[in-house]
Amino acid sequence: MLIKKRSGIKIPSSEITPKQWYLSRRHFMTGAAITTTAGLLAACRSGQPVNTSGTAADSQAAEAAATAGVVPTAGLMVDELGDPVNAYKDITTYNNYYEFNTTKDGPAKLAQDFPTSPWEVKVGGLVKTPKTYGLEELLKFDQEERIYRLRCVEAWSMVIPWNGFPLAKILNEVEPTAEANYVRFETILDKENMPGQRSPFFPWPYVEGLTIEEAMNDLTILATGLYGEPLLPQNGAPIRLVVPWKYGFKSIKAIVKIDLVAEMPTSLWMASAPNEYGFFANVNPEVDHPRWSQATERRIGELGRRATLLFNGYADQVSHLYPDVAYDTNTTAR
Ligand SMILES: Nc1nc2c(c(=O)[nH]1)N[C@H]1C(S)=C(S)[C@@H](COP(=O)(O)O)O[C@H]1N2
Ligand SMILES: [Mo]
Repeated sequence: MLIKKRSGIKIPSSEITPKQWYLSRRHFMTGAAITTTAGLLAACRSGQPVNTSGTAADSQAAEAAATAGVVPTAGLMVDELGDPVNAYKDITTYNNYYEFNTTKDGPAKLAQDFPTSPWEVKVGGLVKTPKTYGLEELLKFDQEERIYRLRCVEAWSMVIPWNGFPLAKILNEVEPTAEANYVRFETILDKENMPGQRSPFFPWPYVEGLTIEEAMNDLTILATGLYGEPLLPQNGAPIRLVVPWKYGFKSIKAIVKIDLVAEMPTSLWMASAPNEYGFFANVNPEVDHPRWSQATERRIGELGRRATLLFNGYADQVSHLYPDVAYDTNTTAR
């Protein structure tokens, strides 16, 4: 079955999210009339221009599909640029998670039994009040929905409806000291359950970092779910970072440690391939990877390629963080 989109692009039924997800999603969207869902979700994004132009067409598609007995969640939810979210299946079966293996479909299979509970995130370093959060405490922060583009440095992308909360909420609780300039994140080290960590080719555990200003930006979230469901292990359960204006590798999964530090942290990718991956790694179509162009990308589920946007389309919210663009958007080490 084919659903006609307002753009004229046809979405095959394989791209349509199963009804069960649609139903569970409705559950947490209490009060939102289904016909205005797209507009409301776009409006939820703080500081975002609201684009509701997709709403009418999307609800038409929804009606057409409902008549046919299929609910096109993928057509209902759009990002603020009007592009539909990816199918739940794409988001949960096309992954990068080197702790499991280096294929795209491997993590979904190999991470199935990865234990994500109990879980603690230890927040410390240069802070006034270090704190260890149990997962239950992290889930007590208001869980917002954020529809973000995820642009992998490998030049593919998706639109993902995350659930989570701004990292700033935690940082404000622990109170960074004046000496704290950066935030360093660490993934769990669990060789027993993460077969990829037995590989000597990477300096495990996975580490990432942000400047404190980047970490405090409202776009930066800790995600605990997607599509209104708890994260699956392959997406970084139980808690992962999402920094949508940077290449996907900055969005570190399965976080157990967050430290405020004075010096720029060395990420796993900076340590493994310093001539290819730098600290900032802001999405920039004009700075090519040493081995391929970053000018265009393949949106998973679409044919053809689309132009890559500076800061992945979030320039309005983040370009002020980088007054010296030529220097800071470079993906390579400085
Ligand atoms: N711990 C850890 N985090 C990680 C990765 C990884 O291999 N290990 N891969 C990164 C990369 S390259 C991308 S593109 C995104 C992919 O997130 P997704 O699988 O949820 O789409 O996760 C990032 N976070
Ligand atoms: Mo990536």
